[in-house]
Amino acid sequence: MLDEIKEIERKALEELAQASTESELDLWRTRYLGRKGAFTQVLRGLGTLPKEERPAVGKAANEAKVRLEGAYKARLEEVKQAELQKAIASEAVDVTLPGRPQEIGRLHPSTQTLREIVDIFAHMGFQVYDAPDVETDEYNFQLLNIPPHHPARAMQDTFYTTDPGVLLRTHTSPGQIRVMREFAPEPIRVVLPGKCFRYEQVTARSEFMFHQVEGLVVGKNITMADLKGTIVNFVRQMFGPGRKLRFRNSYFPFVEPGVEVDMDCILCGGKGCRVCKYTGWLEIMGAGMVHPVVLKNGGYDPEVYSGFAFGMGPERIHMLKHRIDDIRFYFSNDVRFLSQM
Ligand code: FA5
Repeated sequence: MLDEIKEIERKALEELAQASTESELDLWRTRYLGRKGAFTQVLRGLGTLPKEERPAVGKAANEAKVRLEGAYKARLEEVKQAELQKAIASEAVDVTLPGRPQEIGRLHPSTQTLREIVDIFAHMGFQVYDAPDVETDEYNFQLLNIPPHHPARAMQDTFYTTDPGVLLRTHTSPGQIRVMREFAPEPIRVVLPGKCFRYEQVTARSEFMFHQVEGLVVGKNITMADLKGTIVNFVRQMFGPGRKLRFRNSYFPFVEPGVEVDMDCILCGGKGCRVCKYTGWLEIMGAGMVHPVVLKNGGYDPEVYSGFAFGMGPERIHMLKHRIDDIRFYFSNDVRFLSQM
């Protein structure tokens, strides 16, 4: 029996040395020291021994048990320390490591420019009106004095939808009719920013999807002088106080008279360069006095009311301001371009 006790103790110590986690130690403890453990079995079996052997065996078993309990406590402490060291090592923060840079989102250059334009007009008392991108032929053309088969339709090639008479607006001008019909006969001073679509060849100057900002003022005694004053004020805030402007006669069916507004070339200061095609001037918007037919379609009596309107392209304005020579950068989603803006 004494040999058996020694053997149990040897085996127990061997297994204890191999237990490396608290849960393995728990299992070990149950196996050797628990109520159903190996030593309890030995002590329970004492009664079957001859009387004279019992004290020695009992003593040996108790002593072995005490030693094993001591060994268990020591091993438990070792395992706890090892686990703690492991946790410290794995959770350690190296404060000398460089930080991870956070990517910062930016507004798209078209959005930035739209906001800049709208802000300037807001300071002149203009309100912002949101008109739909998907329009009808009636609003995009007919009510703007462009009947079916009118040659002016060829000026803006159109994306039609499968719904007859429904199209993607080619300009923001149909919004003029929507504002007028909503507010007539009140005076109007609004800007209408938004997307436009044209079924045309994409080039360095032209996209098939781009933005415009439309402006519309309607009231009594509105004249061409108001149009000029408003645009001069806008251009000087947008491009700087020294800018020169030129109003050049032009044709849009929804205005009469119609003009195109040119600004002296910001690159060469008007001397003539590649960007201004050696003219010294850059076209920045179309404008004019609202055509009497359009006023009437909007619900205003052209004998009493008059108005002016203009339409500009924020991408082209941004290109001029930042000397960008290709409009395709704006919508090709190249972050190398977008992140510089
Ligand atoms: C018009 O669209 C008229 N509706 C503007 C207008 C409004 C005139 C009110 C009179 C009164 P136009 O086609 O020129 O006009 O376009 C106006 C501006 O939109 C241009 O000056 C240009 O800046 C921009 N634009 C036109 N087509 C494109 C295109 N394909 N890509 C990028 N910008 C464009």
